[in-house]
Amino acid sequence: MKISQQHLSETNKKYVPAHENNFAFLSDVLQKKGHDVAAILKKLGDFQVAIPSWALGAGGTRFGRFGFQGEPGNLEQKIDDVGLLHALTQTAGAISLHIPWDIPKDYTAIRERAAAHGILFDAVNSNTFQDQVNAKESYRFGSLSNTSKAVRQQAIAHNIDVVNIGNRLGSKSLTVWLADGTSFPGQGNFQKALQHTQESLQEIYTALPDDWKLFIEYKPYEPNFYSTVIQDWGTSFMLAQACGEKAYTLVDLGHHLPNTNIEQIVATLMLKGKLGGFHFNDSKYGDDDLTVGSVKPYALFLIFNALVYGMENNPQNPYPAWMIDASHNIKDPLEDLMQSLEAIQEAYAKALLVDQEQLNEAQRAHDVARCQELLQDAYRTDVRPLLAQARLTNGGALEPLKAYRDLNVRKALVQERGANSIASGL
Ligand code: LRH
Ligand code: MN
Repeated sequence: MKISQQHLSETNKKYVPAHENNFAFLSDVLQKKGHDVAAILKKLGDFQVAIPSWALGAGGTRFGRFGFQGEPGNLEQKIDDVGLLHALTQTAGAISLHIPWDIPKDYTAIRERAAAHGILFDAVNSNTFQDQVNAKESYRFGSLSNTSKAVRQQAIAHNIDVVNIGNRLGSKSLTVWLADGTSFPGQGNFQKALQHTQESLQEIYTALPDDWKLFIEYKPYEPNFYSTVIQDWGTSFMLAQACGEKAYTLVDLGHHLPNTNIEQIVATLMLKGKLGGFHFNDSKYGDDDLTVGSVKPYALFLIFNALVYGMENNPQNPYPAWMIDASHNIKDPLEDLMQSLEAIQEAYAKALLVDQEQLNEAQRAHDVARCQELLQDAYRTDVRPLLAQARLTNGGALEPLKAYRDLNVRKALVQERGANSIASGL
C-alpha cells in the first residue's frame, strides 16, 4: 500500500476551501502580531520525528494484548508503515530501530526501501533488558551494571553490534536504556552497580564512530521496583559527562515521577549542552506510553517553550533528536501515531508564537501575570491551519487521519498482510 500524490490531492480537495479561510485568517492575525509566518512554516516542515519500529503493531501489558489486523510482520513492512505516515503527515521522516527485534536481512534492500519512502534511520536502540534465545549469560539481574564481568561483557558486545548494524544503515546515534536495578532493599550495592555501568558505557563509547552520538535514557522504575541504576536525569547527565562530548541525556517524557518539572530538566540539560533527544509520549500515572498530548498538552507546550528558548540561545547544545516512544493498546497504531505527530507539531508551533523578548522583559520586571499572559496567549492560539499549510506545502494531507480513513488504508493493509500478521516489539 503506497499513498500517491494523486490519492492525496483527491482526499485534500474537500478540505481546501475551509483550510484556505482558516489559514488566511490566522496568517493575518499572526502577521499583525509581528510573526514571520513563512519562517514558522519552514521550521514546522523541517521538524521531522522518528517513528519507533516497536510501536507499529499493537502494544500490550502483562494483562494482555489485543492485536490489530494488518500489522507489519517484518522490517520491510514496518518501513512501509512509516512511509504511509510520512506520506500523510510529511513529519515522520525517520524510523528508530530496536535490536534484535529489527535486524535487517538485506541491508541494501532495506536502505533502498527506506530511501524510496524518504525515510532516514534515526537512533538505533540496544536491548539488554531481555534474554535472547541461546544467550550465554542472563540479564535477569542486570546487564551493564551486573556484578558478573561475563554478563557485562556480553552486554557491551551487544551494544557494539548494534552500533555496527546502525552504521550499515546510515544511523548516527545509539540509545541505551537499561532496565538494570533492584526490586528489594538490600538486593544490590548502589555504588558498585553505578561504577560498573559507568565503566561499561565508557567501553561502548570508545567503539562509537567519530560522528556518532550516545544517548543515555533514564527511568525511575519498571521493570525493577525498588531502584533503577540510571534513575533520573542527573545520573544520566553524570554518566554522559563521564563518557565524553559525544554522550548525551535522552528524555523520555514518561520516565518521570509524578509532577516532575520536565521543562526545567530540558532547560538545564540544554544550558549544559547535554540534551541529546526525546522520546515523546504522554502519561497519567507511570510510563503509560500514551498518545502525545492526550493527557497533559499544556505540559508539552511548556517543554517546547523551553526547547525553543534553548534552540535560540544554547549553541552549545546540538539539534536534538526527536522520536516517539509509545505503545498502542486500544487504538490503530497508525492513527495513534498520526495524533502524536499532530500534537508534537502543535506544541512546537504554539511555542514558536511565544514572544521571547517580551517574556524576558516581563520576567526582568517580575510582572508575573504578564509572563503568564504571554505564554497562554501563544498556547490559546489555534495553530492547526499552520500545521495543515506546512503539510500541504510539502505534499502531505491537510487532514492525515481523515485521509487515512477516506483511503481505507487499514483495510488495504489487512488485504495485503492478512488479518493475523503480528509486529515484533513491545
Ligand atoms: C523503556 C523505553 C525505552 C525502550 C523501550 C521500548 O521504557 O522507553 O526507550 O527501549 O521503552
Ligand atoms: Mn523510551
